[in-house]
Amino acid sequence: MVKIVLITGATSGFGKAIAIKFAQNGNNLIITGRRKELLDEVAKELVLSFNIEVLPRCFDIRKPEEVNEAIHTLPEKWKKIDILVNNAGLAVGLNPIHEGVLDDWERMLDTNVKGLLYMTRLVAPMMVARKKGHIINIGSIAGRELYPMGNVYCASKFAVDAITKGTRIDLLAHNIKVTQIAPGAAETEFSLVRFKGDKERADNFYQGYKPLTAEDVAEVVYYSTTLPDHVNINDLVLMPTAQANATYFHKK
Ligand code: NDP
Ligand code: 8X3
Repeated sequence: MVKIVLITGATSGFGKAIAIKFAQNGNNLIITGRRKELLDEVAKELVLSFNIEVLPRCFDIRKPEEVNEAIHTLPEKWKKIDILVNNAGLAVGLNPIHEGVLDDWERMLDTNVKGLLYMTRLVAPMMVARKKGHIINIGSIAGRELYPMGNVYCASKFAVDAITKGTRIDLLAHNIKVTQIAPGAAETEFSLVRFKGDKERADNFYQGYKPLTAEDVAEVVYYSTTLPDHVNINDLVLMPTAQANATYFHKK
């Protein structure tokens, strides 16, 4: 059956790969992000390559009024969202707590925690009304363990873990699946954003071992949506084989 899948943060990394994976399997997509040109490019590529319908929605997930506008103005048929992938997120800066930058903290908490909440608050009622749906939150190994200078990013992903568990409890009676996929190190634009455009530092993070790719993550997200109605993956930690936990890597 063709599904409507809403993926936040589909202009790069996991979100884009997840969009491609669902498109390859014939689903129609709502994709979001702030970078309009990239978003339109991804939408065009998906329509041309997979002959599906794609609705791009360009907005900043930190701004509740923009999120409201984007969701409330969806054409009626697009409101039948079967799967919401709360993926948009970022780490900014890597400082010890006493040298933290307030703006970095706000960007992380507003995007990773509040943005995810805004989306869930608007989409979940549509699922509740239809008595079906699947919400997939992208957590992180950083939501399970702290690492040096991870402080606020880790806190934001611990919050995603808690929100996922709470969402699952609250939506249980409404037949809505809630899944968290929590990856370890993956090579995307993530480190470039964390290190504020310092490409050498970002590239260095992925040296000496094989990190996950965005496609690896997309594969697992998609798999979690293919199970029978009575089966749900609550929680899945997905790591590079060369990474044992948040801090221990086997590097050559
Ligand atoms: P990327 O930087 O490649 O992608 C992040 C996506 O989020 C982009 O599409 C970006 O779009 C979007 N985004 C960021 N801020 C906003 C905003 N304010 N409003 C709307 N969209 C926004 O990183 P990843 O693909 O790696 O990250 C995706 C998710 O995975 C994040 O939640 C991240 O925390 C998590 N994660 C990443 C891991 C990794 O090692 N890469 C491991 C574990 C979890 P745009 O800039 O166009 O707005
Ligand atoms: C991203 C993974 O370990 O770099 O969430 O924080 S990590």
